[in-house]
Amino acid sequence: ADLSTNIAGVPLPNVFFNASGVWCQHEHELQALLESQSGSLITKSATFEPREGNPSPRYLPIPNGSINSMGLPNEGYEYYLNYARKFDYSHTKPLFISLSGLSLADNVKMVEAFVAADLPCMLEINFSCPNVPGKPQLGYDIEAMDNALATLAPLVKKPFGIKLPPYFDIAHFDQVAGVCQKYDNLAFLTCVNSVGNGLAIDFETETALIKPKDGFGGLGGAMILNTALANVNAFHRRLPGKQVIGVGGVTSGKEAFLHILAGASAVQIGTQLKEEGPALFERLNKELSDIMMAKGYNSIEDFRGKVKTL
Ligand code: RRO
Repeated sequence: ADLSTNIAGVPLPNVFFNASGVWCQHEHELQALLESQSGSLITKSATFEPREGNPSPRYLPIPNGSINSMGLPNEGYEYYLNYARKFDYSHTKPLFISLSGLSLADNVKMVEAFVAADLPCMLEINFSCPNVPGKPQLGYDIEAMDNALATLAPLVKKPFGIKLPPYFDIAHFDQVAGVCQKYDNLAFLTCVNSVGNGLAIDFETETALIKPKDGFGGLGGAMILNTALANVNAFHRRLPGKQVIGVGGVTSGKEAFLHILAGASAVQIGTQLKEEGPALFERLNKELSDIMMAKGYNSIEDFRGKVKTL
């Protein structure tokens, strides 16, 4: 089957790529993604200055998923700008760059630097890091998010995307969609970031599993699939002129198929990529292709967004 797609008109040879944060902090990891069967790649969320992140342990697999409080470790935006300058855009897969400024002023400075470089990479601005002590997720302050978009969207000029946290209330889906609708060049929403501030405790030692924030961290993996599908579908329904990139709970072709049924135009993988490594992409391509052939679908658009309701 044909697994190709496009985001903001840019073609991807298949729907799959990494969720920002996984396998993408350093050039050697990005190179492994480039050499994998992924359909694209995205860099670790960048801040203005390099960051060490939170103390370890700060990521652990847990039953049915993972917990992390990485705290935005990254090489600083100039590293990723340099990577984007050197990137071979004749490659079949496009490059996405994730930006996660600690303030709107930092996001402005980083966006201005990327715009000045005039590169054919796409920006995904992260409004949903749950793990920096003292910095609430922008995605949960809808007025602040509107204000940030009002500043950033005209600066970016070309199509861009935002990474959203999961929402859990219909009123919030309506409010966030209303804000997104105001910005024409906001082309895609990546749904969802980790389910923030879960707590994993070891039964035997009666101890929190990760060190930062008294053990609180973002949940990912299979346990968040249904929250992710709801967010993908809620924004797909509300924003027909925009695209949704689905992320959350994909461990096989089956969950990717469900994300696309919910409306996703591409599918990112976090926890399962962290656990399995980039060979994952070859498996996912085969599994999704087999599902499509068994169901008689030849292309992604044959079933995208076509979930049935009762
Ligand atoms: O680095 C992190 O702790 C992190 C980020 Br920026 C994010 O957006 N989502 C997440 O689960 N972890």
